[in-house]
Amino acid sequence: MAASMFRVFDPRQLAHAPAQEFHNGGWAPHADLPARAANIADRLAPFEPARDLGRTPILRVHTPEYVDFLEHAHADWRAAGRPGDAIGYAWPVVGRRPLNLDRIDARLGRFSYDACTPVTPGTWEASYWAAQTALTALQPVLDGRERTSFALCRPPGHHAGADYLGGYCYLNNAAIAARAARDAGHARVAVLDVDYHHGNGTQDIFLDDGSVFFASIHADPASDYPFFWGHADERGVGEGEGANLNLPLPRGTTFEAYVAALDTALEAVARFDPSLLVVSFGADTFEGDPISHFRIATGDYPRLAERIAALGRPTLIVMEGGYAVDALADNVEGFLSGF
Ligand code: OKP
Ligand code: ZN
Repeated sequence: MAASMFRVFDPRQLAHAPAQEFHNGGWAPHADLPARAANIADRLAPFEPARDLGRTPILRVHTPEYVDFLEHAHADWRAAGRPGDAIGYAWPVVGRRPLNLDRIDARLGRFSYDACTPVTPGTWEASYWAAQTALTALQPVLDGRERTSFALCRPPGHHAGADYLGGYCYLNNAAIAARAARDAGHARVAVLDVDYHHGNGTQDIFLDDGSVFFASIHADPASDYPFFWGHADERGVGEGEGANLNLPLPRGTTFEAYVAALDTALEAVARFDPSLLVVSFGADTFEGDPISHFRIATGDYPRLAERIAALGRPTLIVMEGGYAVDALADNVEGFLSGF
């Protein structure tokens, strides 16, 4: 029950308040409003605050160069005389030689892949505490004191890779928690990503790692962001071969079709037999989401969650997307009630 589930939220995550994103050829108000997390926090109060578990678990996923960039990017932007939020405008095509340049615009290009993910004055603080929120929520599951735990993370994390930001994401909260669970002795961990968008960052981080299974159900990248990842033929590489499962679905997908894909993912997770499950939960599969195109109704979320809960694994739920701000608390509350 949501009423009793262990849950963590830290208000320092609200320090990130991006003004705009580049959208369909022009600037639009940014969809990742602080009110997203604030509304959920109000509805499901009280939450445990995040404990500071330090940088080491972050650096088990992200490169030191990237973390250093993220921490200082906005100050560097200011130092270059720029107003507002920092954002790149030039990116190295994949395969370009990895130049280590000082210019802030070049560094923004090197460590990002899109123009919808600005670095704001509060981005480092918020992202740091989002990662700590996931790690804090993981601890009682590791200890066996809790069977299920909810990390109310914002900004989201699943698009962030080891050395890049993108898709409103800066630090990959779910991947940081999954790696921490591995380091704590869990031999096999699964990440199930049920956000509307493919979790390309999580996929990249664990692509060659056979000890972390990544399964994702998402809008077909032939039609939807992030386009260049999330296709069904991405199955993992090297030791990770077979430990990556992408289930792209068309726009307009209803709960019935969604559940069929979910059951395929759950069967694969069960075969992998993880001792711990991380769920990247996005409520942007909701029919009223302003940037997404599935048809999941508010009343479907408990039933969706019940199927995941039936796996019977110790589970950490990590908040990802969901942009219908007024319906978000209902959808999250419904999802958590399914556990
Ligand atoms: C983050 B998460 C252009 C539209 C692209 C990016 C979506 C990021 C979603 N501005 N939007 O997966 O919910
Ligand atoms: Zn999403």
